[in-house]
Amino acid sequence: MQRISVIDSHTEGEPTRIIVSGGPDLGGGSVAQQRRVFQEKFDHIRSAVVNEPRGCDHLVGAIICKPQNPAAAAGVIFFNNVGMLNGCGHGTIGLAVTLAHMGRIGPGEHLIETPVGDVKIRLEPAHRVTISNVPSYRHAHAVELDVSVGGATRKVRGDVAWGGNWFFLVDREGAYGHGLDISLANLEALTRFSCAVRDALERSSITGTGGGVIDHIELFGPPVRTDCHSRNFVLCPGKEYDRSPCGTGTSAKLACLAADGKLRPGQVWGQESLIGSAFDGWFAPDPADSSRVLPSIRGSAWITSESTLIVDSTDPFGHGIRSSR
Ligand code: PYC
Repeated sequence: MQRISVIDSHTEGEPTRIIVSGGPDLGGGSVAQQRRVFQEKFDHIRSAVVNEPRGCDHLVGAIICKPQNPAAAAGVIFFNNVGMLNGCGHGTIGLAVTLAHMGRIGPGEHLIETPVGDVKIRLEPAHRVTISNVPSYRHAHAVELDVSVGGATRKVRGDVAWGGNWFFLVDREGAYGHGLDISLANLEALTRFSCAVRDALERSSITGTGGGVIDHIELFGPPVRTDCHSRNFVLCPGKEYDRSPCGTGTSAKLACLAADGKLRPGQVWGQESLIGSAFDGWFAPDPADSSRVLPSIRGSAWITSESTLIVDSTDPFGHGIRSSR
């Protein structure tokens, strides 16, 4: 019988379940090395924590691990229903309120180590958290794809950008836009189209830098909220959509807006999600590399439960029902 203590939170509607004790021993080294150990030796723990019958397909999991830099408040590794994530913006905001709930951090700025680089978190009053994310950039502009949906094939153009994960970003308008309503009522069509975009990227061997798999698809449309500039739909690697506006996806969007000269440093971009929640995002130029930006994302998160997961060795589904997605 294995007992794993977790704290659940949601960030703008998107849940995060964080292993706070009873998780696997990942050894030491960098957080990227510890993620490799988790992936190779403890995938059954990932599945036990996030998959049914304890979890669900849109639940993002995380484990707090030992940081390499003693000045960091924590290291963190994110995962979901089908495998490991690189970074996770909403999850890092969830981690901040979780560390505060545990009494490990107080208001102010703290350093977090992730497999893709250091992220700063600033814990603010009233459940607000600002993250200073990893350097983000547009890798390719106006990439043309042949996308097949429902027996018809048409050309779609989008940008490839890094914001802590790899994204393909498609606007709604124009002959090569997605042309869909970004609304919950249209969820099935949004999911079908985004999956077809991902298939087209794979078929065409289009990747991010160094062969990075583009496993997130982000579609944009006009906002419903008057305090936002855009509404998005984000398809995650396990075929679920992000209920939040996606922290790494908003970082990728900021990089594209900066590359197009459509947003100035420090100017706030309001990014609305499919469910009507929102992040504020802005960027500073990266002094180390003029092709990159340093994005900041602000959102809110709430603790939803503290619990102990029990993995009974006689339970045939003790390590979760592997997602078929
Ligand atoms: O907020 O970066 C994010 C994220 C990635 C996957 C789900 N949420």
